[in-house]
Amino acid sequence: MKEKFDYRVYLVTDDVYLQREDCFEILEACLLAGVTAVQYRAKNKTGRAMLRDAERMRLLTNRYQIPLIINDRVDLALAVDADGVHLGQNDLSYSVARKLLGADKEIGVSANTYEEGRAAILAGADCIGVGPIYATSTKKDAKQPCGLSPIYALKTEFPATPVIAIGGITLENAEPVIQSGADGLAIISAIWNSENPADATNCFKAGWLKWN
Ligand code: 3NM
Repeated sequence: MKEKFDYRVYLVTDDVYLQREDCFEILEACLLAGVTAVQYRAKNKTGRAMLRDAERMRLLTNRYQIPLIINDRVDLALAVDADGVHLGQNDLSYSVARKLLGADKEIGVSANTYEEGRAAILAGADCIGVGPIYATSTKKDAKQPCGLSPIYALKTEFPATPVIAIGGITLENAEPVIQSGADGLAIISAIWNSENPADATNCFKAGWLKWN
């Protein structure tokens, strides 16, 4: 049986925050504060620089026994023995990624609509990232916000498949996302850009107890 990951507080990286000198210290503080999964996502770095980052993240996430997922790059996931990949609609297809990664790795797929999510689940995806839920300025080419309805619809039809919400999620607007049935919150700016990323992590974690 494949392991079920806890995606409640899923910290995703972005080039802006990866440039910070204290990026790995922040990551470690967040891991200590209770981040439940980490996604390495970089769009403007060389392959070599990504490999260095991902190796460091693998060491850190292993230390805290937290899953590491790599955005888009199946090669990098294999190189650092990550727990899986997350694929966008324009990345490698699920079936090709599965062939390359083997049966045991986690493969998540992004969806902006119920139909995209459904197609990905039927193709075999282990989990679905639905977004952007709210408007976001972090991802420049993000689609129109889809709101919560794809989450309700996917969880009704596929209750066993984890659905992770992404895009514009903050401590102020996370409650209805959790109540919509989402299994996880994937977060960039509301943690990385907060004055105290560890405190923000703690508050999201507490939100799952308060709002669920
Ligand atoms: N993917 P923030 S939205 C990386 O809709 C990403 O698939 C999205 O950043 C999608 O938490 C997004 O700062 C950006 O809004 C999330």
